[in-house]
Amino acid sequence: MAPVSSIDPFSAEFLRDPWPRHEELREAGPVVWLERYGIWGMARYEEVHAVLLDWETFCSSAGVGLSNFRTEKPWRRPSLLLEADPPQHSRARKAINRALSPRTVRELKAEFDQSAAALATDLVGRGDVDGVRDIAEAFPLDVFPRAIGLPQGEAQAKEARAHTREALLTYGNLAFNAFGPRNELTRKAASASGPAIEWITARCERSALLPGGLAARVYECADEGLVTEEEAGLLVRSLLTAGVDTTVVALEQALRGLATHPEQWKLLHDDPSLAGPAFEESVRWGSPVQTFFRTATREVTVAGTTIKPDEKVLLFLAAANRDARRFQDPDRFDIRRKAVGHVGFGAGIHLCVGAAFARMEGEAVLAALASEAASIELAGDPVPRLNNTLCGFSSLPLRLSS
Ligand code: OVM
Repeated sequence: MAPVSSIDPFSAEFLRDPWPRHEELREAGPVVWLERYGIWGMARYEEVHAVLLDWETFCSSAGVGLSNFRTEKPWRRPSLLLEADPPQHSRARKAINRALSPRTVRELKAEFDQSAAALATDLVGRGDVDGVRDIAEAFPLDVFPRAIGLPQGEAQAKEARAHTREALLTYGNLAFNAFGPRNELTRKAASASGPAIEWITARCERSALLPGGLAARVYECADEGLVTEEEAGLLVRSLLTAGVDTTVVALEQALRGLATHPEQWKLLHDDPSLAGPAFEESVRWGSPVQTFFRTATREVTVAGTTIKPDEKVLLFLAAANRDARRFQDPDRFDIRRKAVGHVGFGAGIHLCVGAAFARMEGEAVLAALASEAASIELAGDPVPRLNNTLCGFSSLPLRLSS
């Protein structure tokens, strides 16, 4: 008999500080029945990793949130990438892989580094800043729209940019809350999201996107016949959905880790080439995306527990990333550890397709900040921003000194 837990992993109490509950779930057993929702939960690295790799048994096409697309209507058309299985997924993935090729990543590096350097100089000059608004949101919202090729206007550039940023954050907040139950968080995110949904939908059209950007590269895949025009639009939607809030929250986690571990900041300040490993450790330690679901396609036994077809499995990526069975002293934020193998970007065929971009953003910001600032510390209490999927903050008061 599998252990049963009454924990609600989408309650405010859980989301405000998930780590002690993750430990409880890991220790309860490899597979736990979460009676609040009638779903299975897995919080240990071994099982989470194995399920991510076995896409035939644990599919994504029934949705990777709590809702089962076979019985409930999704809030938007399913993603061709995230909410699809082979062979449909393989075709979409091939197109997006081509649009986000390593060469494309390299081509944007100089621009990201430049933007990060300018931001860092400005921040250190100010001293007291909010890590969320002034760093974690500011940087991605500066580089991402340009990289994608979202028009920002020229004359009224400032207002257009503010509008773009607002729409991207509002839409991302909705999409990541929507993986959870229809709780207060999801309802609130949905209530004011109409204009953002319309904005995003309009931006997915070929005619709304600038030539030379990543979105235009997705449409080139349609020109080559890899995907249809309509599919290209949905793939652009994936970029706009998954590309902003994720990196914002990853930067928040990195800043929190570094601001609360002065000895780690010193290591980074003395050697800014540790920025890459520091970002990777932040993704392991903070797990910006905390959870994803899979759905069983057949009866399967995992660690002695039988899961029936169509049952939902909640994968606690964040708990797996802090499983002592896999990572030594897992709660320790240690930028010199080998964080490789963490499941913060997922694993298997759905492994984050934007990971190289996220890493490039994270590395650019951390390297620039570390070379400018000798110290970074909390100047007030961090305020968590509750979301059914993302673990981030609404405020992170920081003091930087040169
Ligand atoms: C998508 C997508 C992919 C990854 C994460 C995500 C909302 C969305 O394809 O739309 O989160």
